[in-house]
Amino acid sequence: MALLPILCYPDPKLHRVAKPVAAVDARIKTLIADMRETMYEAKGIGLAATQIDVHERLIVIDVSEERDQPIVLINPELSWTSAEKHLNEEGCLSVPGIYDGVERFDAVHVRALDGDGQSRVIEADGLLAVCIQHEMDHLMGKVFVEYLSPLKRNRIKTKLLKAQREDAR
Ligand code: K1U
Ligand code: ZN
Repeated sequence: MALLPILCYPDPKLHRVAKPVAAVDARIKTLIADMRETMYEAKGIGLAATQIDVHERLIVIDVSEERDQPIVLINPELSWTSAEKHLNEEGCLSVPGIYDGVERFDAVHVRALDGDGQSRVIEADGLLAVCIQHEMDHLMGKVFVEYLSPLKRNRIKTKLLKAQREDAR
């Protein structure tokens, strides 16, 4: 297994739209294992392939307390969304140190292939529903800060670019 570097906002590669996974083969299974290890090491509850510069529709998630219930979503599609939406505090491994409120559906049903290539429907609410919507946005090239005001977004951009310049010294 390998730890993979995570792209940091405002890297333009975070805005690429991912293509469907063509086959759940050995390459994808290795990628899933590496993404899972990278997510756990970064202490995240989710990771989309876009964030590690792989532009295919693949997500790993684990919202369990014990960090022992990983979920793999390949080619995910929302099949149902609740009528109700609420504001939830979100963070992102690609936007380190920034947390803000985003409005999301309270509950979703998502159809996807699992890590064995089997078709599944996951019925999610709470943090899992929020995380699925956040990660599916990544696959569409959307980062959560794009829901914030232009003023907040520009402040975040400036702060992260400064931190990246200082890290590169
Ligand atoms: O996509 C990512 O970068 C992972 C991201 C997922 C996420 C967190 C919170 C709400 C929606 C999606 C993270 O794991 S950020 C770090 C984190 O563990 C966390 C942050 C805030 C609340 C809960 C967890
Ligand atoms: Zn994210």
